[in-house]
Parts: sequence; structure tokens; C-alpha cells
Amino acid sequence: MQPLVLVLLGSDSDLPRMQGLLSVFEDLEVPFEMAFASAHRDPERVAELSGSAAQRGIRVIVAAAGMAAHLAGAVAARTLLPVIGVPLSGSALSGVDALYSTVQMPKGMPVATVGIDRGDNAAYLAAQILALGDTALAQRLLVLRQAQKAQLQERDRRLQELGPQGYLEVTG
Ligand code: RP5
Repeated sequence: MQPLVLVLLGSDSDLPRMQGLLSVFEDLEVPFEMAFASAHRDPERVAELSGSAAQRGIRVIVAAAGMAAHLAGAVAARTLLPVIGVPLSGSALSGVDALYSTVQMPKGMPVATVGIDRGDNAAYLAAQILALGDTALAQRLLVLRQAQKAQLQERDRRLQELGPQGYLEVTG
């Protein structure tokens, strides 16, 4: 299937923190391609991948990096496709460094930044963008939301039945 999302990771050491994205894309059947490409260690590859993405049929780019993360911004500079940035933890500053580096983009060059290590939300947001032109995908997203709601309601039912202490004993 033609990949619709390009996922760039600054390092292979970032991959374990992006398992949430992998599972959301699998659940929603979103075709994607992934590459390791660092804004600092291999800026040429970042330029090549982000510059050619639209012509290759990519519709959204997710860029995940840690530390002084410039990947998402460097990608945004080279494409008109929506870019979702995922700041990653793992540094001495626990991802706050990557959050600030990713979210504080100058005017005219936006990066839609999700929370630290929230690859799952990057995947949901990418899917919601794609769903604007894909009713089957929109339906799959709705089903997931309904499942989330039903799960919370079931947990609340148990809370009302058992009380807080009893709930903790059963679930803890
Ligand atoms: C960033 O530096 C990467 O995105 C990664 O989060 C961090 C450390 O990379 P490695 O030294 O583990 O390759 O550019």
C-alpha cells in the first residue's frame, strides 16, 4: 500500500519510545514509511526525504527526536505538508529540552507538537488529518473513541460499585 505518512526518527535509540505510534497505525491500518534521519548527523538525508515526500504521495510527516531536537523544524522548512513533532525523553532534561526545541517554531513555520514521548498521539493526529479525505479511516477513528468511552464508563461503574479503596484492591 502507498505510504501516506513519513515517520522520521533522529536515531535508532528513539525507536523504543515510538511503539505507541506503531500500534496506533496498526490498529487504524495507516500505511507509513519510517527512516532514521538526523537533523544534525545527516542533514542531507533529512532534506532529501522531506523535500521529496509530497511528490512521493506522503500526506503527513511525523518527526521524533530527543535532546536539542531540530528534526521537526528542519523538516517543516522543506515541505508544505503538515509536520507533527514528537519530543522524546531520554536526556538529562527528560525531554523538556526536546519539547522546547520542537514546539517553539517561528511564525510561518509551524510544527504541531504533541507531548513528550506521545508518539501515539502523533499517530492519532496524523490519522485524523488523513481522515479528512478518507471516510473509512474516519469510521475506524470513531470506533476507537467509542471503545475508549465505553472502557471509562465500565471503570466508573466498578468504582461506584466497589468504592475507591475496593477498586484499588481489585485493580492494583
Ligand atoms: C537525538 O539525539 C536523537 O533523536 C536521540 O533522541 C538523541 C540521542 O541519539 P543517540 O546518541 O542515541 O543516537 O538527535
